[in-house]
Amino acid sequence: MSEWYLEFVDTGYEPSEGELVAEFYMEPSGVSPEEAAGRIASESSIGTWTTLWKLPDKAKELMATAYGIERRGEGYLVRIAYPLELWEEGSIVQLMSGIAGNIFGMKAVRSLRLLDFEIPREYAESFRGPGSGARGVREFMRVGSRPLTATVPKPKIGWSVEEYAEIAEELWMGGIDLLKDDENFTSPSFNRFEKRVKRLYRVMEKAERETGDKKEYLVNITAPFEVMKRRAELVAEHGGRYVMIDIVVAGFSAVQGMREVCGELELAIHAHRAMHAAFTRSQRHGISMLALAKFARMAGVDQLHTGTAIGKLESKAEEVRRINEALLGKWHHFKPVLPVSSGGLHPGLIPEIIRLFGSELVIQAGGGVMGHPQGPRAGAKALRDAVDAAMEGRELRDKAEESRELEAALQKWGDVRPV
Ligand code: RUB
Ligand code: CA
Repeated sequence: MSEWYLEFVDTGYEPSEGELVAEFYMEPSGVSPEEAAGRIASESSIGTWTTLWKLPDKAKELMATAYGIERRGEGYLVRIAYPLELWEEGSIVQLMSGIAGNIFGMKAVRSLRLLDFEIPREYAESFRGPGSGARGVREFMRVGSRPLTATVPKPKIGWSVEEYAEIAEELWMGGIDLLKDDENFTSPSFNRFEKRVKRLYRVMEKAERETGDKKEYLVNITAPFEVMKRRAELVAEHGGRYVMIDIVVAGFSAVQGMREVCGELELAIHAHRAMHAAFTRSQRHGISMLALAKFARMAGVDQLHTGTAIGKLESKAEEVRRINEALLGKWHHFKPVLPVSSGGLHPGLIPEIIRLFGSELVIQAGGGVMGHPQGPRAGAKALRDAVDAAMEGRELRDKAEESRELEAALQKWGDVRPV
């Protein structure tokens, strides 16, 4: 026989505490569920498509074990336990090349989705996790229990440095905590990173002096690694406390590298997840957002976009809740990561967001601030007033009686859920 897949299956297996366990959804194609499970375990650990002339002595100890195969919808759930020795300490990319690697393309599965994974303590200790985490961010932002507010000057790209600076000042003065660059706004020819940084932190300090509040700038440093590093250094030189990275497009090698750099520079990392939906959106194939969020927490981001359920981008409330819990709950020594609710939000949706996900959040509204009929400062104020109303347990309509900005926002958007 040329196949040994079933040697990777032990249906009643009980993993030990020292093993790494991954949970998958799979739809076998032309093979039994057991064989498909064995093939996944094989390809993601030590195996190949055929038996081999010889195995190293170590091989037996490194084989993964598929178990707990259960019918689920049109496919099956399967769990796979991996011996700790398979994994290199402190390397998320190596972990991904196993549990999220070749297996997605195997002909023996029509579809395959990494749903979740759990790591043993010893392995977890080889990752630093967040430097500031949710609590650290709240401390340096001097914000107690309410959600932090953030906004992106829209259109997402197109402003000159001067225009951007003027808008930023309006937004900060209107009550926004965090000004955020958008995911594709890095350093175009008409708005160079260096020039923007120089200008923006001066404006930020002015807004801090005038409002007496802490303000920050989630400046998008995403670029090839060496460039990112220089950009982070420049941010630190100007007294910034945060950088933003598009973590999926940058890749986890870069994210882990930047976690080291940012640790030295005392910068928090705001993680944007642009591109995630290419592999998280299908319920049958790819990698779940939950798994991506766990990779991000291990790598050490301090806040991460997790969805809104009611905004412009696809996500289910139950799923977002689970992801937020995975970011905020106890998990090894990792500090909690602050979830970011963003994408199609506006003041009229804030009470619902807080009702759904609580207040341990960053709430970001770009269009929902920049589209305010009275301009960015009024938009920022309306968002902040909506957050305050929700925290005070007051109806937005009631609060709008003392906030003309909120009133105008509600008039424009009501509680519409954008599509
Ligand atoms: C928000 C925006 C962000 C999305 C990304 O702009 O463009 O990039 O939040 O999505 P706006 P997600 O507030 O105008 O919709 O947060 O789901 O990753
Ligand atoms: Ca965006």
